Amino acid sequence: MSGSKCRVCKEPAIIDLPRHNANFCAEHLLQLCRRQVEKAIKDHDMLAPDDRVLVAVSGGKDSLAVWDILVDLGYHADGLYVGLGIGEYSDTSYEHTQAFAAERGLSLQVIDLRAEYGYDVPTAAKVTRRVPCSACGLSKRHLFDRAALDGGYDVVVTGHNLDDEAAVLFGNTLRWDVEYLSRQYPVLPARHGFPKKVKPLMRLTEREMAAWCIVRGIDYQVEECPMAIGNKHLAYKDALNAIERQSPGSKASFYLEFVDKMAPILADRSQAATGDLHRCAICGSPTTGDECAFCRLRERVGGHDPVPVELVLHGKARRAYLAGRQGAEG
Ligand code: Q46
Ligand code: ZN
Ligand code: ZN
Repeated sequence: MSGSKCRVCKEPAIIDLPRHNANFCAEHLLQLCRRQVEKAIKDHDMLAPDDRVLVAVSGGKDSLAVWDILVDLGYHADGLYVGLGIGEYSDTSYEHTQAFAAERGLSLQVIDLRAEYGYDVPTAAKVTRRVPCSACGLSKRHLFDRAALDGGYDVVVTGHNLDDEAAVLFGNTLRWDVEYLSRQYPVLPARHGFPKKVKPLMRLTEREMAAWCIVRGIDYQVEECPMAIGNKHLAYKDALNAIERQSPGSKASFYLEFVDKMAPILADRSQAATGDLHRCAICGSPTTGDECAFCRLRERVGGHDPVPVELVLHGKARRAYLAGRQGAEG
């Protein structure tokens, strides 16, 4: 960044953002991030000023940044962390989350899957013989929904950023998965006993969020979840980044124009897609069956001995994980 100047104040810049065709100093990078979040909130009616907000935090840059930004903008936002039992990754992600909340005096609720429900993500993956992200996503969704409703929160916030949403959109589009496309919107209204869910970072990239954390002194978990290595989501991100390098701004227009132009066309479909819901016989959550998917998972995998992370990884992901552990030990 040597020699380049901030677009706003002409002081030395710390970051170049080709999609804005400009460079920014630390102060004006923060201003840009705040404004993009405010615009997302306003355009999509995400939050009201006195809403009680529950932020789903993982210890990574995005969830800590969105929590920080919302508090900075004056929202009453508490955090919820779910301990997934994914080896050292979960241990360190918890430490980052806990330290962030403690340093700022923020309220953090912690749920540990193994301590409270008798299983963890690797064990669930092994027993169900499905990819770890399936049991993980299901468990997180259920626990965030429950915690929001039980705690009287108005809305659940997640840290999904522009790169995440564009990659999901890319995957859904490659398959023309109209069902998923119809649900890909940065706001899910409260309905049928589920809380409202919003994604205020929809207009900001991973790189901008990493820069926000660095400027704000947020010590986040840099390592990706070992279960994510080699998955399609990362491949889609790489593909979009290659396009973005050739043509800055295409990632943002791909996703944001979808939200503006295509999502309204698909909205009717998404409403029609919700089947008959009633209460889970065990936990009372809304479900289409007798028991919800979370309770069925818990009955099936709860109480099994813990399975080590490397036993549910294969190929490239397993090699990368074991190499990383050797590096950490040596
Ligand atoms: S779903 Fe999958 Fe993530 Fe869970 S198992 Fe890891 S990569 S943490 S957002
Ligand atoms: Zn500046
Ligand atoms: Zn249930």
